[in-house]
Amino acid sequence: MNATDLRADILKHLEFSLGKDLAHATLYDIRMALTLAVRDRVVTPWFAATRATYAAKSKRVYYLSMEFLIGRLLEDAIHNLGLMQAAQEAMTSLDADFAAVLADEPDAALGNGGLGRLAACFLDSMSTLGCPGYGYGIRYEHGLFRQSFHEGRQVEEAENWLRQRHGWEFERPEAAFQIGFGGSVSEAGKTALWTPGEAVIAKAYDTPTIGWQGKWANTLRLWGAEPVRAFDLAAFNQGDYAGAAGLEAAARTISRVLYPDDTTDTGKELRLKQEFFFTAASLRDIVRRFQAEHSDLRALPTKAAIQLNDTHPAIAGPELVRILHDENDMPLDEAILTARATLSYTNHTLLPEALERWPEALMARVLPRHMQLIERIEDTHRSAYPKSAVRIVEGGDVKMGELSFIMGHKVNGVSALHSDLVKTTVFAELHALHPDRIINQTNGVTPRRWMLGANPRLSALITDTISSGWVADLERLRELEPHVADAGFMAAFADAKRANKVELSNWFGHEHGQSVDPDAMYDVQIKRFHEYKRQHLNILETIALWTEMRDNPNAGWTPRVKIFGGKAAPGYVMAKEIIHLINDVATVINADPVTSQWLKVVYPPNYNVSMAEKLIPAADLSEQISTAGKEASGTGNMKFALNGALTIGTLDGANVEIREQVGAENFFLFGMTAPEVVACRENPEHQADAIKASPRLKAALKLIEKGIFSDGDDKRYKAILKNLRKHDYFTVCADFDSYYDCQRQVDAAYRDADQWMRMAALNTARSGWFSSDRTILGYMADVWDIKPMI
Ligand code: CJB
Repeated sequence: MNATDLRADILKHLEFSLGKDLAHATLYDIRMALTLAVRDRVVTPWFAATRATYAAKSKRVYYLSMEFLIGRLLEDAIHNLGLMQAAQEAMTSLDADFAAVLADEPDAALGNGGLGRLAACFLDSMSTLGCPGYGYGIRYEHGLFRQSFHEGRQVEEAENWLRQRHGWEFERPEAAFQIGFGGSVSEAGKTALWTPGEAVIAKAYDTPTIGWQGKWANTLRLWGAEPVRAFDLAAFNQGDYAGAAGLEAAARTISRVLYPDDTTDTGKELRLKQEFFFTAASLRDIVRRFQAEHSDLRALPTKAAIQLNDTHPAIAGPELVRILHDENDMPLDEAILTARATLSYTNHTLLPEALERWPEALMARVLPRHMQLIERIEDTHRSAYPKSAVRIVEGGDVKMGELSFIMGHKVNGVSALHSDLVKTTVFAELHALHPDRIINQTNGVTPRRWMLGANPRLSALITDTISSGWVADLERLRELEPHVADAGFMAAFADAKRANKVELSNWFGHEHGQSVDPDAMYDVQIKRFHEYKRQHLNILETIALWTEMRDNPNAGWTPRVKIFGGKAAPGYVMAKEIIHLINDVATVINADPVTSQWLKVVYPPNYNVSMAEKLIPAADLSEQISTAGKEASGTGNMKFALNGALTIGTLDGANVEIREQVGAENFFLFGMTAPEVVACRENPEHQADAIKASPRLKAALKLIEKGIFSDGDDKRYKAILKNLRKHDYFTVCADFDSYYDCQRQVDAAYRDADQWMRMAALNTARSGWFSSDRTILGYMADVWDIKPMI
């Protein structure tokens, strides 16, 4: 493919798809014409992959997820198709600024954080590996809210990614299912008949997901909700215009917004309806596809592997049983076994508030037949294990974790530590009954986006050094190790990092009006805001460091830029106060002439996938400081290590495995282990004891209390202070000194620039195991029983 052909196709799309003359084309027009020209080149491998799958009647994976945090797609597709040079040349020949064209694409944020981004990395890896499959989710009209700051406080605004045409998708008006809610259940012969009281249409929108070198492409099928009857003409004719449109509005509400809650059960009926809506539509589609090729539904598990990404699609268990039993006359016991052999479940968190529970009454009202089937599933499990106390329905709630466990043939955690904790905590009783069910599949990240796309400088150096095989076989990065002793390689590695830092510094300058020194250490904490992730530990350490710098200005401080990024759930008051505190501390510290040469705090608003792609390649230090036992895995931690940042972290989630891979000497470890945290909480005075033992922590808390960061307002951070001093569940205080001391080791290490860079390069060379290709191969072998088709 050369630039001339691509240019011709861009001009063709400009004229015939967009109706624009080049002379009047806007940035949007050029971007859309390029998108369509690239999309054309995705379609051929996409059809070929689909045809091959149909021809072989292959087993497919169906990845059901409430979230797909896909971000921008254009640059990724260009990379995967090997079109980078052609696209650059075509843009230059059209006088278009290629970087601006790429940046014009809205960042599709159909997810909140790690769980949604993992789903997007998995789609990339499934296509790269030739694992036939579909992602199934919701086509939210509004993705994750846009964040801005007003006087340091988070402000949320609706996100609008579909205001412009979404160039990647194909609308499928023919792929539509009616999805019912409510109503009643009657007996019809041997089986039950559910007559829903209301219904909406789920309509499919397909986005092809192309793999590396365009060898395979799968489909991301997202469902949009539409009314069964578009418009109430009678009401309109009587002058009731709002009423006439009401039907439509009510139906569309279901796919209107992504719930911005990361880990808490919102308890909203609408959320339950969203979950059922996309799960039921996906199952109908899966069963329809199966029945087009096969006649006996008992063979479903040999042809379909359905993965439940957390409990959000857990209603798939009863719904599949309903389809098999009520609609296809399979005996109930057999229907349960068949559904179980088809389904598997990934647990992403141990936080009790994140394990979904739905009030039984709500479930019975919205999904009456499913409530009955849940009880039947529970009865079946109880009769198989009469001594067990495990219940799906308990205390008036339906527990979706238990339901998912019982209806899945495999249950996986997302890091070694987390999978062990799943066995010993939330599902201990179920694990005792089903000791082979829980397995581990440590998360991973796609190297195409998180190295090749995000870090072109380091990618070029790696390819020059070990050739390009690493992109699809990331463990080959180990071949870099011997080069760490080579001064020429190390100088080039350092140059790449420095150039990334300069680029980020320029971006901070023109986008946020804050200049930062590229020679300072870039210390980055980017993730959702949550008390367990402990952004407040980081900001308390910042305050203590600032104090120390002011007290000892001649101590030879290592210059640092503390960079934060992330959003808090709109209803999570404490997380929002932590955001406010960080912004307040930044204002004071950044204005201090004594310390400004050594310490800056920057917090660009509206962190998203595209911002991560800028920040990660420029980072020196990766903050992975969660309370041990609380972060299931983390995936940002992997992206940083891959891009040559050193981690300061606790023994939590995948940090444990990162440290094993990169070597303990190339990782800054601090804090209590998971069992130590549990033991620490046994002492009700642990926070008071820690504060008493740490003059630095005590002083930092005092500065906040005195209003030093809040214009003298000594009440502003009352809640945070009370929490830390009295109910420090996340053990910020108990880990503070260990963290502070570890940060000073980081300072000292950074001063030895050559040694630091060697450690950074070893992090890159030893992070190959964290490719999501490895993770997907694990699922294919251990959970889905599917072989690659390329
Ligand atoms: N996770 O992003 C979410 N949302 C949830 O509701 C629950 C968990 C995260 O999933 C990631 C992918 O497995 C993990 O890396 C991360 O630790 C976890 O918090």
